[in-house]
Amino acid sequence: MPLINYAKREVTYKLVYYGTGLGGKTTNLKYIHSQTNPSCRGEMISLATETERTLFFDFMPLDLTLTNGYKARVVLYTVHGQEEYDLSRKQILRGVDGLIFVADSSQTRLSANVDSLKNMFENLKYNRIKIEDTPWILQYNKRDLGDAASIDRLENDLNHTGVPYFEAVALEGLGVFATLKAAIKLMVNNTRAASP
Ligand SMILES: Nc1nc2c(ncn2[C@@H]2O[C@H](COP(=O)(O)OP(=O)(O)O)[C@@H](O)[C@H]2O)c(=O)[nH]1
Ligand SMILES: [Mg+2]
Repeated sequence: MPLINYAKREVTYKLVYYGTGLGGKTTNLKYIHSQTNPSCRGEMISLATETERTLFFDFMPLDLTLTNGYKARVVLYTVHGQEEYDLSRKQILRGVDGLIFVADSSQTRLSANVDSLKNMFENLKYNRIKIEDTPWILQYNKRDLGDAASIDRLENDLNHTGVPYFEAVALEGLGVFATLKAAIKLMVNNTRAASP
């Protein structure tokens, strides 16, 4: 459940970008950061690991106004894809309200996507979070690659319950906001459904 402050009419949602290493999660956040009015967003914070080129996780708050007059703060997180960071992935999933699984469309990453999605389900389970209660969507990123797998193949591999999916070229910003908006809408509607 998101954090709700009734007095301030504010809701805080936690949205996590999950997926295999180098799939484009950080690129999504960077693009969102670059295209959002500074008054509506906090700084993007990236925590680097001691040894790695990539990041431990990224974090960025976004402020929105909902139709019911409530203010919504959506806090975006990415996870680190590599195997040895499973503990941090488990921790980042705590209290999650929605998930975007960023799949790398490259043929060479097909099995890595499947493994990472399996890992997401396992880590949700570890946190006693039911996937049925948590909205998640797919982003098929890197559609510009010459060796991009077909959407049919990706759907067959990853989308067994028919969740919404979005095609993207995050590097050019294509599909980034469409994915984000869909995830936010699902999270907000999910909270409405859950509230008395
Ligand atoms: N060709 C292509 N490269 C991309 C795209 N999105 C991200 N990348 C590149 O993929 C690499 C990994 O991206 P990054 O966002 O760091 O992946 P992360 O590990 O999931 O956070 C970087 O070199 C990006 O520039 C895309 O849509 N197309
Ligand atoms: Mg990253």
